[in-house]
Amino acid sequence: MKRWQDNVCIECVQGDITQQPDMDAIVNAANGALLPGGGVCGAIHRAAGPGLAQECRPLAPIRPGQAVITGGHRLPNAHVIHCLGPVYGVDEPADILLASCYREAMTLCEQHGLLSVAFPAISTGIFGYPVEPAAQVAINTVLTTLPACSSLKRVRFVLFSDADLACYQRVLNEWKNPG
Ligand code: AR6
Repeated sequence: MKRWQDNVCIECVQGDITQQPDMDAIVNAANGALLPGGGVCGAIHRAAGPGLAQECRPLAPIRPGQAVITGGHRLPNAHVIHCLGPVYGVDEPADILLASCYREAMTLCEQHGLLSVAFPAISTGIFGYPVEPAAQVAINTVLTTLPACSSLKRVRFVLFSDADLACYQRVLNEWKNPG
């Protein structure tokens, strides 16, 4: 599904974040130590190769809500933006920290003149954030941050499951057609 906002294409797709060759940057749902882990993080580090962990080492640790940028190494993307989402029920306020991930990632895209970025559903796996409220925060933050962006032309949400895709599509539709 595609939507346009301020001349930026916002889309939700089902798929694997490591298989988005047309995006300048993909976002990693990282751990604070920026080490290869499970989930999105494991998939990204496996696809990027050991050079990614090496580049990450001096950038760690990061705090919840923070984003840092590296090269893409063996990935088809020029950059990886690593965000530490909140652990649900532990890092508070969770919605503010999650919003900060999306905002900081978009700010890094702007600073590097990137045209496109793909986000996974940060914090909704191992970190336990329920998908519906996480989708609300993700989409609200992207839509409210876009007016300040000049280089970004395409934002993609890559959801692993059909159920997560349906949820993001519903939330995006609600924001576009309030009431
Ligand atoms: N592409 C897109 N989405 C994916 C992929 C993939 N290849 N793999 C999983 N997902 P998670 P978190 C979905 O756990 O909750 C790691 O170990 C997944 O179904 O990757 O922020 C890190 O090292 C879920 O919907 O991230 C951290 O310690 C979403 O991506 C911790 O997990 C996020 O799941 C971060 O936990």
